[in-house]
Amino acid sequence: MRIAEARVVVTCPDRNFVTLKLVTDDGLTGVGDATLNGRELAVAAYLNEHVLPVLIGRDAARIEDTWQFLYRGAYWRRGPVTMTAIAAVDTALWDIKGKAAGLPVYQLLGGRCRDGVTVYGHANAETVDDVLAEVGRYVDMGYRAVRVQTGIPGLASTYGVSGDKMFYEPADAALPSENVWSTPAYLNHVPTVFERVRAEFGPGLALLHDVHHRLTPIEAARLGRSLEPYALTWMEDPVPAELQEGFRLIRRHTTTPIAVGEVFNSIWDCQQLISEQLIDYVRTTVVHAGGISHLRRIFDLAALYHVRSGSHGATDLSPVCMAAALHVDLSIPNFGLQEYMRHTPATDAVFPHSYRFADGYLHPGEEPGLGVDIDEDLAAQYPYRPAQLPVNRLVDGTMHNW
Ligand code: KDG
Ligand code: MG
Repeated sequence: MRIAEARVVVTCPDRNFVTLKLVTDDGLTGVGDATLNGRELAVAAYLNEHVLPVLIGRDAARIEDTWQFLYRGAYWRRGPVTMTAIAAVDTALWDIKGKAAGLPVYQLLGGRCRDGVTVYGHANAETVDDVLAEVGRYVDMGYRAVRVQTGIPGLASTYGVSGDKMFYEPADAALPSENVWSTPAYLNHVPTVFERVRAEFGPGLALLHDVHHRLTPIEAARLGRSLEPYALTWMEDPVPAELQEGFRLIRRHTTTPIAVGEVFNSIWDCQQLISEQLIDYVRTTVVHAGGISHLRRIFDLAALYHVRSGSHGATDLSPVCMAAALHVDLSIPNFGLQEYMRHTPATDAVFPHSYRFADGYLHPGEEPGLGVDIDEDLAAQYPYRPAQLPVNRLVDGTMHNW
């Protein structure tokens, strides 16, 4: 079973996606997501120029050896572009292995550890009144966990608040748009939002919030403490995580659980956060953390330290990544939550998939492999459109984290 063909498909069914498709000499196909929001063509070029030529003729069954070849063999290790490219190859090879075995990938990973994958949705609105209605909509759809983001009084736009309530797309312009940020306004407002949401929906609903890397550790400590009465499931990315020892300071001051890691690419990025028990959920996912093989390693390390998974699942991670994530989520002992931002009908049509939402859970389905594919003819009807993520400035014009 050798890799006979490998191609990269770039398509824009409402947003850009990069997909790797592998075909074996006995006719099996496998797909892997290679989308890096706002940097799509960098990964496509890395795959086309440096990875595809070495894949042709390789034994498709040797998933781990291929991973090691691409990781160690590049000499230049890690980084989002490299690891996303490796992830795509790894994911496609797991898809092929599942099809060759006639089994869904979660069976190859050890079988089910649970009946379904609990997901959280995104309730967002400019005002608190409107966000209450949005949370109610998610509860009515069956969600057991909801992320809550609102506008901040005095700020023209805020991360996580979108016009279209089901499909959030922050990469909104060919050149980065500029947002303005005020930490004092934010810190004052957020607890008032959760006070109302908790009062309205009671203690049973899991509530989450994404800070999106905007605070310092002491500011995050204050936020975490002020949210304690509302018992959040997690406060996400409170600070940028380059300085991991900074999380010790947050931990000293608050019991609000912390989730970090959607921008991490490898086990080395989260080793300290996990082994010092500085976080409660690790948000690494298939596409940006080296594929199914490497993500499982991260989650196994996390399991030793009471850290659970909470994989990133925003709209810019394609249905191929979502399908792969569900097979991992179903099979690991320390699953926590899976983010599930729905894709648009155009995206769903380009990526036919067997996963289904029911009663607050996603189920990957029983098809051999990952249960997802790319319709290449349809994909060709949606050419790439340049789109970048916004940047963020403080009120005085200083560059800040977006
Ligand atoms: O591409 C960036 C988005 O995926 C990110 O902003 C979404 O933070 C995010 C989340 O938690 O879904
Ligand atoms: Mg996030």
